[in-house]
Amino acid sequence: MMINNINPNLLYDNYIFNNTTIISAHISDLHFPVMDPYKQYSILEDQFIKKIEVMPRLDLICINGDLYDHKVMTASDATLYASMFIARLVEIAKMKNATLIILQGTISHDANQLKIYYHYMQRTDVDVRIVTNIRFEMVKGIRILCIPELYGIDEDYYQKILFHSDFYDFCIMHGTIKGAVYGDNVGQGRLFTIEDFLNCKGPIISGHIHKADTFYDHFYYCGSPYRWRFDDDCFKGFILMSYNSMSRKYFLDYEEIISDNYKTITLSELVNNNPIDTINYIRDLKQNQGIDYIRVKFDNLLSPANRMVINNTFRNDDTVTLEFFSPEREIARQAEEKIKEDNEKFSFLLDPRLTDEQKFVMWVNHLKNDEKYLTIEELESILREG
Ligand SMILES: [Mn+2]
Repeated sequence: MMINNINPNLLYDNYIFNNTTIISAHISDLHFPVMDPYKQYSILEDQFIKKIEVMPRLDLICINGDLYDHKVMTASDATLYASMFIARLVEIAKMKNATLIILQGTISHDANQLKIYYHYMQRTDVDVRIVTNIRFEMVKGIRILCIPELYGIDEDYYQKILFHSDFYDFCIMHGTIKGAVYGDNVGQGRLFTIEDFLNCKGPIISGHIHKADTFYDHFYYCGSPYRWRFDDDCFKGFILMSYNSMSRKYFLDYEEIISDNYKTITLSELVNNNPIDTINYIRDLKQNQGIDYIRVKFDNLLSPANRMVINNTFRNDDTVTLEFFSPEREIARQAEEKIKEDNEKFSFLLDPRLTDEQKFVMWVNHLKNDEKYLTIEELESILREG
């Protein structure tokens, strides 16, 4: 489900008539330096900073985790541009009398590097808070639950915060809600459910999943603000919200950020043609559809000569990625699928809840392709007779 765009004026209508409303901006998963950090900074400067800078009111700016992509060197461009970005937000917070909250994200991404910005918390002229543990923060009378991504925390502690510490207005976090990732796999982290937020009067706005999305009506992912890879061709941007603590009403507005387009296409028809036709087809497609980075998958075998011509043409062009069909790779892929299927079929053999007799019966029935070929009772009677 996509977040609905609403008229941004509603954000202010809600505010003007009631001073129990706060207006906030939420962005997450910036991942410096997953691509050229100067490019990341420029996109954020033009399409995030400049937009929030001119807002007539702004009470809170949140970075919902994963400012960094990995551990970086102090003297790198990543540190330079990520820090310039943070410095701009601090300036805006000061100018607007707003609070800046930076949440710690995934450990392999943020890698404790938010420490670089701890000095801002010493400032008395601007309100900067860097949150690396679960806690409530008060911002202009609004109570906000902040949940960074944490590992190996005692479940009792979550229970105490989530259920035994009074109502709060809304939640900002970096983590996984049930249903958001395949298999609900969270590693050492915690899988959250919507029931965890029974004490939350407003929405939950989270980082971590890079596709902006809504779950259970009130749980929102900001998504990452720009694209940097294939298989991620969704809408990108950040969230503006107005929340009224009296009525508990809130408006969410998803602001789009324009960035590079990544597209994957599959070619099966043109493989026997003159390679020049194929090359022109790829170039035209890229130009006509405004594709910045194209990945072309050939699902048929090309002649070695054609393959060489096409490959040489795009060899030094990093905006075109070619994936040629290879019979070896196809056989390997099919074999892999078969193994996966077999693993699922025979997983009962490793199920500790089944007895050896039950496993034997299931195995025989599988081989005979007949669910009722042998029953436990029959097996027991055969064993007794023996
Ligand atoms: Mn992330």
